[in-house]
Amino acid sequence: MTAAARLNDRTLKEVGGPVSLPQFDRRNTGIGQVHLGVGAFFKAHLAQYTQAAIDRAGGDWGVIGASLRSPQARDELAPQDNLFSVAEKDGAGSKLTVNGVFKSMLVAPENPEALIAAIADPDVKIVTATITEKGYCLDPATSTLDFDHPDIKHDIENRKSPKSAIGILSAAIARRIDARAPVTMISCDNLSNNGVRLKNAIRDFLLEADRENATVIDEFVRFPSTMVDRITPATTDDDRDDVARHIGLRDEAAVVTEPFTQWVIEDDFAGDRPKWEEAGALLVSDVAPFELAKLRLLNGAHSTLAYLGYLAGCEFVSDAMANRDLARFIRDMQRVEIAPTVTAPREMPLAPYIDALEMRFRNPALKHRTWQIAMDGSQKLPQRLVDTVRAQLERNGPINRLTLAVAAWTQYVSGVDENGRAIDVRDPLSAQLKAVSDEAGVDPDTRARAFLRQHAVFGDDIIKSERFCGALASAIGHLRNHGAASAVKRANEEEAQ
Ligand code: CS2
Repeated sequence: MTAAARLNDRTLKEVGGPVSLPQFDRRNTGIGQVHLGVGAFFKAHLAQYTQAAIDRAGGDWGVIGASLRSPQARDELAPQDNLFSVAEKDGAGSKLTVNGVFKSMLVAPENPEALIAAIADPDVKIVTATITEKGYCLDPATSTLDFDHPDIKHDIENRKSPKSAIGILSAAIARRIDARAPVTMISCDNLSNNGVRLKNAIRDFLLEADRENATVIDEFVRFPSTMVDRITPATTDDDRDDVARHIGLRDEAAVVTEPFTQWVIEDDFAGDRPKWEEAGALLVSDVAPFELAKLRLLNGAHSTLAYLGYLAGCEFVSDAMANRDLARFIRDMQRVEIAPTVTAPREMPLAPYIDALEMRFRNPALKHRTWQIAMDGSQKLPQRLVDTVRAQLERNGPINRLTLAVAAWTQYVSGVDENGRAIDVRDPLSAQLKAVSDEAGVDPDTRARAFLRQHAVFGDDIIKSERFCGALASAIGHLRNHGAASAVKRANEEEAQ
């Protein structure tokens, strides 16, 4: 069923059903925030916090949304006066909100200057970013800017028309320093110490391109770290049809997410900010323990479900969780192998957190593809799985399940599944990883060592652990000989003894 009329300012009053609408005066609310990376996650998470903050506490916190690559988000939102709906769904039903925080949309490649000018505007106090792990263009081992990255090379040469988020933010910071206008820039990506990483990338860029301004960034820019959490799969056509049924209008920009949401922000701002705490955000002096717990327990388990689940033939995370062996494997991995490497924040005790994760992963209303989570593994593995292995090796703790997850990743990036079918591997290092796999051949020990030499993913320390090399070789062998489903079952049985 498709509703004919489109969601926009004019049709908003026709929205049917129990749908929450923006309570603030959109027209007379000024712009205070620019966001880079308008994907489903931003709409379901930060945009909802900002809307609730304006609804409850007011303020000129309208948002300019910016896409760094494709015009899709702008094109979907333009006919809708930048309105979109957020459907929170679980097995019990759905709750809908229409979000109106966007004031306008920019597409960086069409006009980089417009975006730099928007960020440089002194009325803008907050810049947020969800540009994915690879968007920071950092060398993962050293956390310094990768000057060999093609976008960074381009941006150093073409300072007025940058392509990368780092080049764009650096250009805008230079203008803000000239205007003596402080700003807060918040990385909302799943990286540990994300604020420090964003700052390092910008500082390195400016040291190369604009040394004078590099030395004064600390006076003008704050980079709080954050932990963000809300599982938000890519929107499907079925999702859009379902939202249309609920609100009685067509919404091409709708997103579907889970009821759960969490945002922990380091309380370190250069100036004013939306009252996000009114919307449930937690402002703390140290985000690190929250980040670590979430990256390792949620994202580590997610990537494990993605690789083992994909190889075992599960299209969605909820399918993978319906496999009893895999569900048990994940739970034991979280309790036995991950939790001991994490110090629980007082506000986030681990046992209930792990229980809640199980329910969240089982959410039957979310069609979250294992393939989507498997993407960009080279950028995700270090903070999701490899750091946990490292921590366990240091304390001589259990690593078998984590190792099987890493082995599944090596199989996945070989580009061929258990039935000989091609896998569409999306990863900035996909060509390199495929070559590693092809060259290593089938011998498990050779394969394990060849992958462990991939510095970007494993650093240079882990290969020195004979224990891990042996465990990885054995896991690669099991996977190859028995397949993912049996390897999981066998790991459960072995560990139970
Ligand atoms: C997922 C995350 O796609 C992925 O890699 O693990 O996007 C995950 O859904 C979010 O971090 C949940 O907060």
